[in-house]
Amino acid sequence: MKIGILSDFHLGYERFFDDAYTQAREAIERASELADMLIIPGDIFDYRKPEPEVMAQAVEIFRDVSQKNYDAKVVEYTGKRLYTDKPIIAIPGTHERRAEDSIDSVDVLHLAGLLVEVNKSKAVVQKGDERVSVYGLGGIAEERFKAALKDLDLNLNKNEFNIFMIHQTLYELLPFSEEFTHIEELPEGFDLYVNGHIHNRLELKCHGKEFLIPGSTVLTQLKGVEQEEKGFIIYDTKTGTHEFYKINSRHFSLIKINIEGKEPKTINESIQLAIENGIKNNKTNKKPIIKVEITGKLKEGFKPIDINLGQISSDNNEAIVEITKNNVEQISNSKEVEDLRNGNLENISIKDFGIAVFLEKLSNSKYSLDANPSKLFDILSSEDKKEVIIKNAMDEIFSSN
Ligand SMILES: [Mn+2]
Repeated sequence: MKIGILSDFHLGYERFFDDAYTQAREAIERASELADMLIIPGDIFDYRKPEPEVMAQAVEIFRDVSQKNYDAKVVEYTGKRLYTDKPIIAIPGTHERRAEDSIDSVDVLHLAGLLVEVNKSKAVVQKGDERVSVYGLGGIAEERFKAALKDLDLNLNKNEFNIFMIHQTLYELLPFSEEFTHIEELPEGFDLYVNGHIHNRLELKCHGKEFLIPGSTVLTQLKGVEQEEKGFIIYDTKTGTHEFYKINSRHFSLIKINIEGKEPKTINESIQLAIENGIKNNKTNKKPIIKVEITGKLKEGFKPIDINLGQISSDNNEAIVEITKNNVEQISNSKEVEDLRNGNLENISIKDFGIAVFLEKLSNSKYSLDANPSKLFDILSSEDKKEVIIKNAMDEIFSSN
């Protein structure tokens, strides 16, 4: 059988609301033309309680795709009750996750008979003589994942092609916490492992079998790894091979400019050139997103305000331009810390001082961060609840979820 693997649609994602819908729609429609069955490892929605407008987008997408004729049918299901035999199988991700026993938005699609939800359960899809089993476990808190794996009732039938589908961070994907489960701790015996949650495409091995992450269908974090094109995977059980299919996703390029010792005029020119190149490289019919990241200190005697970023951003009709200035670079870190140690606080704001200390700590830590330290500092010093702060900081640092 051919299995379409698509993930992380993030319907309702505010920043690229229309992209989330049109790109998910294109991915699922094309995958349904190419595949016998579809599996979706989580984050269909961007948040727990989607508004009716966003729920309507999901209903439209899944209604159309579930009304097609499929030779493959769901013939067995270990969840509570089956409302359709169409081979469209999904789990909830971290973005849909609600308290145990609450109805989540993927359950709603299941109840409407638009897909088959396999959180902590399995569905068997049959086409002719061939049977494919999909065992699912929806996204859960990392610290509960190992216990949840133990609780799964895995009764693998060797005559079936067995797929294990999760929505989780694993140590091999983000090696910053030993609390994360290692890939080899996943249950053995499956023919294919599928994961959502990570928004860039990745292919690993688990117990000698393929471990596939299709990546999201929409841009979310505007980090370097999201410059690749979005799409979906078609896996063929007959040949054990798979192929990635690109969708018409919005072009994104991240351009880093070092302004060390340069004058504003030269910098403005470099930025303009970078934007023009970004526009040239766009092969899609959608306005590209061009993010320009500026680091370094200006030539002495000039101020950051001399770089007219607002003008550059707003003047551009051919691209969505985002320019981030790494403000912290204007502080000479060690000097600020030194000043404080010497009790000399007159010329420094508490925030700048805090950032300077933060940077000093960061530079001593073993991880180099793909994040803006100034933004990270703002997140960490916000008034939100601890869990919210940690989540936001994680989101900023890692290209996950
Ligand atoms: Mn996600």
